[in-house]
Amino acid sequence: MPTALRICPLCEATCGLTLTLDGTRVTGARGDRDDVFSQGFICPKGASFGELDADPDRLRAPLVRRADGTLAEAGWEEAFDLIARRLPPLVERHGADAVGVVLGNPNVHTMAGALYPPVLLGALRTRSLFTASTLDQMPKHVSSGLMFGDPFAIPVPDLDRTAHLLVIGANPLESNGSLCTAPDFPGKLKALRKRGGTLTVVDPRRTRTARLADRHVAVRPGTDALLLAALVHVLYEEGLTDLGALAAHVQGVEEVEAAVRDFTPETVAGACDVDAGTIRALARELAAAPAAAVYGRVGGSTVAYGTLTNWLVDVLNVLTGNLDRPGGALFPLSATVPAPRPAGPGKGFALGRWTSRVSGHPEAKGELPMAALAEEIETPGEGRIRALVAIAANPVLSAPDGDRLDRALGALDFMVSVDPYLNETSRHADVILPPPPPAQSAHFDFAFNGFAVRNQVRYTPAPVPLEPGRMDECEIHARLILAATGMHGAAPHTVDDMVIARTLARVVTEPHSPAHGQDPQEYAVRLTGRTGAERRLDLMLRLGPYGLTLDRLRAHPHGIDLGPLEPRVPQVLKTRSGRVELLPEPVAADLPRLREALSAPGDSLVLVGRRHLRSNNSWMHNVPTLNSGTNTCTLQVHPEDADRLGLTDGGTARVKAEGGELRVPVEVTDAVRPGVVSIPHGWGHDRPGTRMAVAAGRPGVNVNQLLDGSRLDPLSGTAVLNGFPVRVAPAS
Ligand SMILES: Nc1nc2c(c(=O)[nH]1)N[C@H]1C(S)=C(S)[C@@H](COP(=O)(O)OP(=O)(O)OC[C@H]3O[C@@H](n4cnc5c(=O)[nH]c(N)nc54)[C@H](O)[C@@H]3O)O[C@H]1N2
Ligand SMILES: Nc1nc2c(c(=O)[nH]1)N[C@H]1C(S)=C(S)[C@@H](COP(=O)(O)OP(=O)(O)OC[C@H]3O[C@@H](n4cnc5c(=O)[nH]c(N)nc54)[C@H](O)[C@@H]3O)O[C@H]1N2
Ligand code: SF4
Ligand SMILES: [Mo]
Repeated sequence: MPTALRICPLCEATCGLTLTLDGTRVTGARGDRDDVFSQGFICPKGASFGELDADPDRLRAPLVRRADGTLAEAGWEEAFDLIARRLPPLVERHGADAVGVVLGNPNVHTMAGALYPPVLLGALRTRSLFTASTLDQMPKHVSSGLMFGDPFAIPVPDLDRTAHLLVIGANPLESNGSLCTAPDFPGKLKALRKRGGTLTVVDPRRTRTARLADRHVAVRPGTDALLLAALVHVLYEEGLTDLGALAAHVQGVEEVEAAVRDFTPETVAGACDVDAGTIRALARELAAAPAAAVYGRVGGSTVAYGTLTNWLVDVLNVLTGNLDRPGGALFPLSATVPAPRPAGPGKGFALGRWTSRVSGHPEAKGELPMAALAEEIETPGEGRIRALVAIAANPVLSAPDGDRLDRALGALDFMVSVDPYLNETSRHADVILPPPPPAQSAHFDFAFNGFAVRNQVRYTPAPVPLEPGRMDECEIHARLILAATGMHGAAPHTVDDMVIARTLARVVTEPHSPAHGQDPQEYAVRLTGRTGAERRLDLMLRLGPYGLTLDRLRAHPHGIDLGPLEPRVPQVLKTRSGRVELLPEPVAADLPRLREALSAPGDSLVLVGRRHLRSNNSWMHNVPTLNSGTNTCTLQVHPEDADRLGLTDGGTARVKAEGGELRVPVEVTDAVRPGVVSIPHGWGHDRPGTRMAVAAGRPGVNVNQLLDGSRLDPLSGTAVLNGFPVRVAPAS
């Protein structure tokens, strides 16, 4: 059987896969043992690549809304014609902000999603941008932006070399890791323990990751900022801070000491439900380890103090001398970022340069909170969102209050979805543009190489050719940009040519650029690649820190290893001071809110999410082998709570919160701590008008319907999806 290589796009681990092919059909997938990074690792999702690729419910042609309101298959020309006819006039009449753009998670898993949305946004000039980041990692971008001057300067734990890993609200044994790209994360944690290192997991659930740990701290949800502030307090109090080589590049060390003075282990113990002795031990262990890393993810991010928690994670890394040191938390250097400029002060990071129209939420990284999308569509007035372009996004299930968003999307004047499925969100579109299945797409990880635990670079061209009638997703995006901005009909490579010309015009004037002083036209002609996207990749590689080219990459189909992570301070810093700013002003201004949490009475029952290995957000429930076996969309509840509430295993519970009410099967388990219940997200496939037969057959419930969109981390606009109060009773 012929085989072909394809980097797996199904989670952040980016494993190299070897696909077996029967003609253009993928008949199997195994880990590519020669992959320089993943070395043969594969998980059940990757193994189902062929099935996912061949899902009969994937749309094969665009869908366009007819006069009678139904969606019907149409040709590509007709689809883009309609966009060109409807979208630009709306902008002309109502202004740029009347067009909203929604970007979902899979954009970080496709080449198209990395290369084109920035161009679309630049051309539309809209401030109505909403992405999955404000349901996820925006607090990390904000804390990095404020501390390091660059929202993408995100330190990752040096998993292969660390001696102590403190994990806050992450479950890599199910998620396979996030903002820490590491194929075989589970194996790396086992290796850490094998070489004598220690693993501590802070999580209100005893997860598979927690079970692997030396120490599991079942914190009360939403209180990690208090816990970590107390850890910082102990470091100062016991003289355990030691910044090492970093000291010369950090300012604000004394200010942080003053800022955490009130957060003693004894004062936070009650709120966190972690005893003071344990808190002190956590701080001492962290300080004593020869090299250690603190790593926080979703459970420390989509919470009321998300930005503070993410800030404290790196404060701990800095104060223990572990930031930017091997075995600690280091900044990766991806092959497609511009070659580093010399160290020195930068422009810094600004928050709240504008605010949302209805609730006045500050922008973060140019984005408004996804939780505010519905009100921006529904609330009358100038600047109301009337049209939407949704790319790889399913906010009806992934964002708070899907019912409201569902109604809002239905009230739009015009909507475009770039999505392979007719699902809960795309069913509202007037035009759905379906990308081809992954086996027909080339792959490069523009995003995840920047968060990888080892510097490396890999490119896999499309394993099989496009089926007749299919359009590459890069071309779909390019044509969408042209149709949306009055250039309908121009050749799609026009978009890439424009980007290349603009980039070169800029970099040839930059002294540190490898293209400095060259002639932009001559440089552009030298770029190789059969498509606009490939030529842009070639350009980025050439302008990058390793001086690579696309040809060189293609000559190494299993990738090029670029070595372990290395220290990058001070060059990586872009703050105005040119130093790590340990107590940024917006963070200091948010601390009084945290102080209030010390005396606030805790909620008696709160809900957290969870992830399952065989699932991924909302869109993999249509693959039979992944969505089979026991139902995973259950309410997990601790036996003590079950007794108190009158719930029985296998029974049905009624769960109520501000945004609505659900009926969900009960699973009694002591894997959740008392006072905490858990429901996974991404379910609720029971709306009419979708075309995902397998998912609809096992719909589950939409946990986000419990939320009304009002709970946000104020600094980042990130929705509180973990640790919100619920009421639970048996369903009669
Ligand atoms: N309660 C709760 N809610 C959560 C979370 C949680 O932990 N708890 N997690 C949040 C997180 S971390 C995230 S990232 C968000 C995700 O939120 P979304 O990004 O809105 O959700 P996904 O399910 O990832 O949906 C992505 C969409 O992309 C489509 N798609 C799949 N592959 C492709 C492709 O190759 N190209 C294109 N164009 N489209 C594609 C799918 O069909 C689907 O419609 O959900 C968030 N929601
Ligand atoms: N199988 C699978 N893999 C995935 C995904 C998926 O849906 N399924 N989604 C992908 C995406 S988009 C992302 S962003 C990543 C996420 O990757 P992770 O962050 O590793 O994934 P989660 O399983 O959400 O882990 C969050 C953990 O935080 C815990 N938690 C909840 N509230 C709190 C709290 O207040 N404090 C603390 N300390 N812990 C808390 C939860 O119990 C949970 O175990 O996973 C990616 N990989
Ligand atoms: S771990 Fe992630 S990248 Fe690797 S095979 Fe599984 S889904 Fe794919
Ligand atoms: Mo995510």
